[in-house]
Amino acid sequence: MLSSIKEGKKVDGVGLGSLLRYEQNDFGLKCYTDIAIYEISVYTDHIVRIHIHKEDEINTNPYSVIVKPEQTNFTFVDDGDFLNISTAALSLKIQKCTSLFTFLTANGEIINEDDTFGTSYLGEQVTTYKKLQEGERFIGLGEKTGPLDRRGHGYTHWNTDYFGYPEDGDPLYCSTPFYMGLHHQLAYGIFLDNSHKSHFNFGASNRRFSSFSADSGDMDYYFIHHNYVKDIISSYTYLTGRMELPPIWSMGYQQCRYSYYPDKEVVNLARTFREKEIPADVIVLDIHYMDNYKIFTWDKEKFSQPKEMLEQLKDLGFHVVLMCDPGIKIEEGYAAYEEAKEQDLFLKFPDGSLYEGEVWPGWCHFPDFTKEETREWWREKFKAYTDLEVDGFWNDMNEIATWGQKLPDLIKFSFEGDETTARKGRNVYGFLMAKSTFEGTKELLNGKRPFVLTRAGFSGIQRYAAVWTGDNTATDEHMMLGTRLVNSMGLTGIAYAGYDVGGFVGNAREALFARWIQVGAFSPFFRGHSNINTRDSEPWAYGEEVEEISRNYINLRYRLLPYIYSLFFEATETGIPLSRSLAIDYTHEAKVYDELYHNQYLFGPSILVAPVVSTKDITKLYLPEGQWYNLFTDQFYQGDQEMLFECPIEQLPLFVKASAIIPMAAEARSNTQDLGDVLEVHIYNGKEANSFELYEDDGESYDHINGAFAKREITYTPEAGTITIGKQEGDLKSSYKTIKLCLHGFEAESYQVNDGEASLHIKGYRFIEPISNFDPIEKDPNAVVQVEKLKTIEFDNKEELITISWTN
Ligand code: NBV
Repeated sequence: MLSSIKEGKKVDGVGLGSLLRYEQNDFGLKCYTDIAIYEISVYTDHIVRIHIHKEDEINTNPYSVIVKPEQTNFTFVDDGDFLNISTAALSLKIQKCTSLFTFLTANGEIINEDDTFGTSYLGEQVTTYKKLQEGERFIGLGEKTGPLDRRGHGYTHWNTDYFGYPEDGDPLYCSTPFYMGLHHQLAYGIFLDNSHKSHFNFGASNRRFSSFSADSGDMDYYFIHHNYVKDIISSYTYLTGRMELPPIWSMGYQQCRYSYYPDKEVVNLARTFREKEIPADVIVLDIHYMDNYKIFTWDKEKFSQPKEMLEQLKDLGFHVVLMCDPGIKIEEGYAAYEEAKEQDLFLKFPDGSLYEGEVWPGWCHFPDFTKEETREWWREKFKAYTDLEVDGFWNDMNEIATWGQKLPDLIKFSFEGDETTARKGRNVYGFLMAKSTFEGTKELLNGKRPFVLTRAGFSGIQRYAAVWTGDNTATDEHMMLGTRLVNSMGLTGIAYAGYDVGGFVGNAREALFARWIQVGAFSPFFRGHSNINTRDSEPWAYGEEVEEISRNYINLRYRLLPYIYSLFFEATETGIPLSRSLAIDYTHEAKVYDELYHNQYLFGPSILVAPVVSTKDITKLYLPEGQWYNLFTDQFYQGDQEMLFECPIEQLPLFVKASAIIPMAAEARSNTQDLGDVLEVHIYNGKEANSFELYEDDGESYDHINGAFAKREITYTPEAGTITIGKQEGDLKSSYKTIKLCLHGFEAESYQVNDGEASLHIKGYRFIEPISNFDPIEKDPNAVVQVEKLKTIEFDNKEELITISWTN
């Protein structure tokens, strides 16, 4: 025990005290002050960990960070008053008396510096205070309501079931204590790796500091610096992991409600999609498929023949996602209950009695997922489902939600043998439930990829599951908030996220559903869902006009799957999300943060989405710097302008960035199993060179890890006047036989393919309508149909490099 604490000296709010001595090691320093110990570890040139703890009292989170520090070249200088650690990308200057940290760029600009309070304890709570920089903005923090720029606001991380949360409700279901600060053309990220309840203050109720605190445990944070937000996200996901490639079917449209039953209705629902020619891949079964809500069972009446039903759905081209809640009904003879009790896998009170909470099935016990034995048991239990070929699983109520919503803090969690309480365990419960659901089903599915969706999670959840935003309400405000939540989760490593299209609580009006399905088609996770006792909410339940709009946007989603699947692949490699807040690419443009425009985002690198409320058919939007095309008409716009834009109910404002490369399926079919053999490659004339990595594989297995994929770099070089479709990498035979090159805004009269000496040849040269010139309701006979040049190229040699060139 350190002297001052031993002597009972008061340490509240006074920082860490002065440096007494330090030791150097391979990765940094271990420093002793009269109040605490701080360890500095250089993880990479761009990532430094600061771990502050009391002597002999290490209290860390074992679950989120999956890497150890890399051997990185750094210099260390002790210059008397300061210790200095410098990597190629940043420097950390540590004041010895009293302990304060300043991060600087390699050029000596201050990126982030401690306020004079530094890191201070208030009882058990530990807080780090940072000086607010002039003009500093704050983004990220995951599933948090509020504006894109979080300056002036404060938030808490404490996984909470929040039915029908208000527009500024906090905390919600999933905690990811990672944010980014932006100022003076600089950017940094801070990840507070502590699973206790935590608090973030970005200059709320004060104008002096931003701060982050944990109610207990260590001050353990990672500081990340890159020049670009994208690279900061990549470093954060380097630390906390990235998702594995999900099955392609999960990227199609998913239809859910609480609940579809009985089995006949479920099959009818699937048939209706096919009859109405609305593409869809998934039917989700909510709690009513179970016998008395008991996990791993089927209701004997409503779903008497699950195997038969699942086969029928499979024949119709549907996958099924099943609800899996953590509460295990206390019932003699119920296998899950008996086994887990017998094997001592449930959460307990400190006196050893089992914790009981009331949920759907009645009084329940809850598996302690912080224990490997429990996770192992849970993993194996899914055999009951995978034997029936179910490959989609939905983890709900895992905050943990119980009637009364006051999970007692004193419940004990095993924490891999390092026993603790709900104060530390609660925030990682959902994460570990999803981890074990994913790992178990992956093992059981024999080489097929599972899909797991979760409501609660913690940093790193992206490794195991997609996350949706819980019980939103059927209002315009919630629709707009949903896009911000998904974008914010994207900034925080969760690339696969979505919201309930149509709103869960309450009844959507026709126009609201129409607007929601439009924007939902541009969300990574795309699912319609609604509460029990609300109106029907399938794409056809809102009348013919909305049905047609829904069909069109779902079709567009399916046509975009070559683009979307490639983006998912990119996210697995870099952590960059599909829904990209404009703060990623236009970090220092003030307009991006204007609350008029902060719901806008880029879907992938090239498609700008400007969500519109249902009450408007003209909207104000902002086109960031650069040049843009209207996706529907090809109309050209100069960027860096605010404008009023007409958007009748059938049109979501969608713009394509100049120089964009967008691969699309030539037509939408009934599901993702078959995207056809014609690939359209849309190129939008622009000044900048650009490239896009087109990625294909079988969409369902892990064979791509052993080379069964087809990857091609498509490159557009306007200066040289060329487009190249690069040589294929990977052993998979591409499913495309023909490429249609669709040139938007190009003027050249003649084009050569492979300098004319092609084994490939141009089949046709004709004009077609722009990609999405669908007028969902009625075609306007007077509309000027924009034209584009189209080439069709035989694409039968997978090795071939294709070059299309023209004279400028
Ligand atoms: O399982 C029922 C619902 C589900 O439909 C919803 O999506 C979850 O967020 N679940 C919550 C339980 C409580 C609903 C009031």
